[in-house]
Amino acid sequence: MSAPALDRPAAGSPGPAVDPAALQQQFEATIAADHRIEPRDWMPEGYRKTLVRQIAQHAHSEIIGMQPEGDWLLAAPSLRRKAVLLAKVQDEAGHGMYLYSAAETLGADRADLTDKLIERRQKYSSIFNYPTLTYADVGVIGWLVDGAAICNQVPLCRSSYGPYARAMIRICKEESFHQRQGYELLMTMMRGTDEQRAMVQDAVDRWWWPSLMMFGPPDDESPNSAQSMAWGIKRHGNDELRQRFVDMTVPQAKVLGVTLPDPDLTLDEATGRWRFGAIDWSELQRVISGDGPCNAERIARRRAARDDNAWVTEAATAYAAKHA
Ligand code: BYC
Repeated sequence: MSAPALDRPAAGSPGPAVDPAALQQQFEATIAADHRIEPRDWMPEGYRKTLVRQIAQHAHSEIIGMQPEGDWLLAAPSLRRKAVLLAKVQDEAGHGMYLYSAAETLGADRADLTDKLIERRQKYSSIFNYPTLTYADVGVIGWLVDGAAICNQVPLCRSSYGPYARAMIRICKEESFHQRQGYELLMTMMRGTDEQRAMVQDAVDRWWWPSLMMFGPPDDESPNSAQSMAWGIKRHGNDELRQRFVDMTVPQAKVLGVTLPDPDLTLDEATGRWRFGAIDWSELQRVISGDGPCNAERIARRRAARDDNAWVTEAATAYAAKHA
């Protein structure tokens, strides 16, 4: 449900003066009642900026996330696998577009956001700075990376900002197919040869810890979490969502027949939750700050896509102007 419309003058008309304290109060009442903030509602500048930051990072992650899997499109082992992977990579493009549209409702400009990504003034998920070395990586990205994305993003369907929450509903539906296709691919490989099973295990060994890092730093080192949760943008802390992911994934690993690369994984009988070993947070910092295995390559490719295809934007803009 959206916030009740504010009694405001039409654009351009002087209208009655609006009391800033009343606007703030109405915003807070909307959040407290767990109603949605919509684009035309008044919102504090910090709320708007936080949303643009998070939604833009999320959109960039979807677009950059097309690269590691897209690398395998020409080398897919069968027509069926190629069709599945093509559909998945196209879905990621669609997710990026919904999210850039949501950011535009906050006054952001899509081309400007892309420039900020390329100039490294905005981030994208650390996970997409790791290479995809074998076809098993495609399955593991579906299982672990999309699985982590689902844990993180399902609560965002209840985010306090309407356009973001609504975009997340469709994204999460598609992500759950992505996760299943990854798991099905890995199951097929695990029923194959020793060499295929070894490929799957090797991919799990390489992607497990980076997947846990996707959820962000621990809560006590997360500068944005407390305020984002108070505003209802995020619904849970980074640690809770990471824990949910581990609890969901450990039994799936057992069914699959792979070993998660963490000797400290133990079931806490009292809580039913899986305790896991220490995460190397220096690795996350390194990757976020640009020094991961593929950061330079990912950004160079995004830059080339923008520059090489600028003529398409120019032609489309000229065509639209001609027919305006
Ligand atoms: N990688 O205060 P914190 C996908 C940054 S798409 C890079 O906890 P926040 C998929 C963080 O931005 C995956 N940066 O921040 C796509 C902040 O920096 P700034 C993307 C990270 O925002 C295709 C600083 O560290 N998902 O799954 O409260 C195919 C401090 O962190 C990371 C989303 O974007 C990281 N891992 O919480 C398959 C979901 N972690 O901006 C799959 C929406 C932290 O202050 N985003 N940082 O300079 C979120 O839920 C939240 O933004 C986060 C971080 C949980 C990621």
